[in-house]
Amino acid sequence: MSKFKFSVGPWNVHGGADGYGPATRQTICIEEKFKKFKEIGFDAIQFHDDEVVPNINELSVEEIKAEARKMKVLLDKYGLKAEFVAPRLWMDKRTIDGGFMSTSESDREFAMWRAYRSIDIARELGADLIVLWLAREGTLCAESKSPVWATKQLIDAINKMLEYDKTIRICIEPKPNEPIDRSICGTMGHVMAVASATIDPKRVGGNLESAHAILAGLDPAHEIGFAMAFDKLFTVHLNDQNGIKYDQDKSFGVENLRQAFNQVKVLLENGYGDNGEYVGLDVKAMRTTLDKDSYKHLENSLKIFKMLEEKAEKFDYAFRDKCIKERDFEGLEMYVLELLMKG
Ligand code: XLS
Ligand code: MG
Repeated sequence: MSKFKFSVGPWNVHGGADGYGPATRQTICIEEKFKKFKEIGFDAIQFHDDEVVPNINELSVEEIKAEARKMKVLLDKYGLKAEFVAPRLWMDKRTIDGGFMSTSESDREFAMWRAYRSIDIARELGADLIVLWLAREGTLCAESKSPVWATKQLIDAINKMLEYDKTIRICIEPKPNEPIDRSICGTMGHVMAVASATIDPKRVGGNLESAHAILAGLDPAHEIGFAMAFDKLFTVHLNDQNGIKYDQDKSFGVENLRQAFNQVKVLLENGYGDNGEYVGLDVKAMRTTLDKDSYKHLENSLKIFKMLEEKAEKFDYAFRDKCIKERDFEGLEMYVLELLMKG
């Protein structure tokens, strides 16, 4: 029985289309996903604003809130909570050059409008967390934006959100690349610096995605630990990645098993979840996956997480301390590998 609660976003079950080819699987409606997510063992749903209100740009504030209340009824029907809402600031024509850091003032205003609506939607869903994955926030042409100006734009946007709702929490999900060339806030270190510069730092934290840390050439467990050292790990997006290439959102632990083990171990050792935090997944099925297996990557990720949680619970801290005392890190490393490889 896991110590943790788990969350997932509807976009984790998708048709398989990528930048090079069309969908390979049928579209699945959100209610069917909720039913299956609950069966698999998820406790909460992560949302983008336009997953709750698909035609959000065409509606008034009150109409948006009314649509969000309908989604809350659906969540209640399946015994699911809403973990967070993320403004999707990368699909609209008004976010071509980013949102908060767009060179267009009207686009920046549009991004703030969507950020405020995400807060409204979160409140109707009973959530107090906003995730900002800063997709296009950066530059494609280095000289198009000053990194000083752009960074201050991000802090200003977060301050406006903190003022709009006096208790909402804002969580940046750092990523060093894709779809942007030069990210302004690419690692958990950047997130901690930005959080400290806001008007209410305790309400600003980070969401560590395993693949994003790997894409930055960093260790996911250390990025997690860094945020936890500041009490600012508000959620995680666990997945995996085969080296520094396109963002693969692979099933958790399938490429880097020891790295995955240490992500579970650092969460377990430091009381993650004690304040209601969820273990979130952000994983996508391979394009080759058949319709009948549309959820297998989620089932696999949860199973791997729980198997590694059992391994972490068995970890022999006395043996570790002995190895440290004798400076026998070779012996400690072999112990860990045997722990992972033995049944
Ligand atoms: C993309 C991001 C995205 C966010 C949610 O790389 O991981 O899935 O987590 O908007
Ligand atoms: Mg993510």
